[in-house]
Amino acid sequence: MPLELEEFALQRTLGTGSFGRVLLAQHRQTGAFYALKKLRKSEVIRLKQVEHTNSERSLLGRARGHPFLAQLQATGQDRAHLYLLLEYVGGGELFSLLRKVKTLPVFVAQFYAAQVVLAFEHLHAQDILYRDLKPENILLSAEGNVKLVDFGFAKVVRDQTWTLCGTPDYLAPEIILGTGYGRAVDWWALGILVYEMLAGFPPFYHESHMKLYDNILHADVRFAPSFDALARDLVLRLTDKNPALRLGVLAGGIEDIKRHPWFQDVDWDRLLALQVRPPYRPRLAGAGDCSNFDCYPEETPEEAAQALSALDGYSAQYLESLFPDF
Ligand code: ISQ
Repeated sequence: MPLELEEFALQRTLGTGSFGRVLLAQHRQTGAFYALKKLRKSEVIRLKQVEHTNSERSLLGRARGHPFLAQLQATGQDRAHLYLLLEYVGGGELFSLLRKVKTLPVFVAQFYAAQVVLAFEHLHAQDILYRDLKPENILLSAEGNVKLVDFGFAKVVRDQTWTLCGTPDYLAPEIILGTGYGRAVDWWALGILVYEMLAGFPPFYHESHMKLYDNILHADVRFAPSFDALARDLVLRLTDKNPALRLGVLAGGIEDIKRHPWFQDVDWDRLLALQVRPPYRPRLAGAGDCSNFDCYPEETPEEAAQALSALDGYSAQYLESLFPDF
């Protein structure tokens, strides 16, 4: 569905990234709220993300219908921007929740991790790697269910790929080594997520990226004595430095993860059918309440003008042809 921008009242910024921002938008006629992802073509081109951006659009199409993947409603473009209209997920980032409460109780971490497993199952079944799992990309719906957002790094990979992307703390060793990688990188990231939810910090954390990468490649994951024993076993298996030995890509595939003892209480079918009550219900005053999201400086008129002037010299036809599916 092509997006008619005039039909929406744009409210405040919910998040920013290297080539754009996400705005809360209200459909004037229906009153419904959406998250409008607005990308600057100039930055997408400058950062050589044209292909990634087109693939984000097409992969969001393939995420359609899955309860734990943020749904794409419409797309559009004007001379300077690309637009992705997404469902609004008002509960905020798991990241914000985690920083507020420091660590999550085991049953809460287990619930979020299990929903991520089901989201990955859906993506991997279509040969899609997500490649950017982190608490910032896990939003909570008003009910408290997981919604993965940001398919900017997702990719269809049947065999192996080589691109260095993702977030430093969550990068698998084989991505750093540049020796080619596959879906095992998503299971590695799940292991990092489980650790961070229970410990309050990621396992290889270091303020220096060089030292962080060295830790990812060489250091053992260390656990406080209080760390849940079954979760510890799962994390160790998901963070095997050898991707060929990592849980999730062994002979049992994803079933090895779903049948791991840490998930023994999870009823996977009921979870997917949204029949399991979420452990935590975000505070929301109404459908358009965005108080669960941090505030960001809004785009200034100068910045808006700059987004346009940065494209001086490009023909309208060329700029449109770069993004045929928007
Ligand atoms: C949906 N709802 C709120 C925030 C969002 C940020 C990015 C993508 C989708 C979103």
